[in-house]
Amino acid sequence: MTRAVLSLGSNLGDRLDHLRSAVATFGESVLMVSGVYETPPWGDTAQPAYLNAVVLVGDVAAGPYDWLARTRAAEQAAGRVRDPERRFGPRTLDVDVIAVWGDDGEPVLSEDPELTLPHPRAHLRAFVLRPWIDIAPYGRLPGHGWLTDLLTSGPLAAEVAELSPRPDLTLESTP
Ligand code: PH2
Ligand code: MG
Ligand code: MG
Repeated sequence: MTRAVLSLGSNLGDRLDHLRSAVATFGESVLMVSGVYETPPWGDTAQPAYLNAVVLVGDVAAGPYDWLARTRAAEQAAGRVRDPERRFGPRTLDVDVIAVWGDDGEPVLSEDPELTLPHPRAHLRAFVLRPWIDIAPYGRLPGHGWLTDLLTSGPLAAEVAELSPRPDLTLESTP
């Protein structure tokens, strides 16, 4: 069994629909789903605002690279086109593997450039950490400590104020 925290983001097309499709792709592996946040673009500011969310997934049969493959499949299903000139540019759907925990509950560490774990920029991104707190109030980012500490001190404290919770939007499917 591995568990993984995935970050979902979209700023092109029907943003909510892209996030919902991503959740649907992970099907029964989805254990928890955060709220949806409207967030200013990070890293490359000349692009529309994003919708961001975080999900916790778990699967007895999935290892770290299975999660990576499943994120790529979700992105492709949303018609993601990569622009090599614009690393942090706009996208229909981005699904990033933020952290993975093994059977023993210990975080998986990896320096593979294809799948660096934990995600090398997660600690710099309020749009990842804030939704994550929704589903893990006592959560920690491996190697960086408590989510609450990361968000209330240092440079992210100001950024959090710029995220807008969107309680009118939900990723949970209504029966
Ligand atoms: N993803 C990026 C670049 N910038 N900004 C926000 N607000 N949300 C994102 O998901 C995002 C971003 C590339 O991964
Ligand atoms: Mg990303
Ligand atoms: Mg990505």
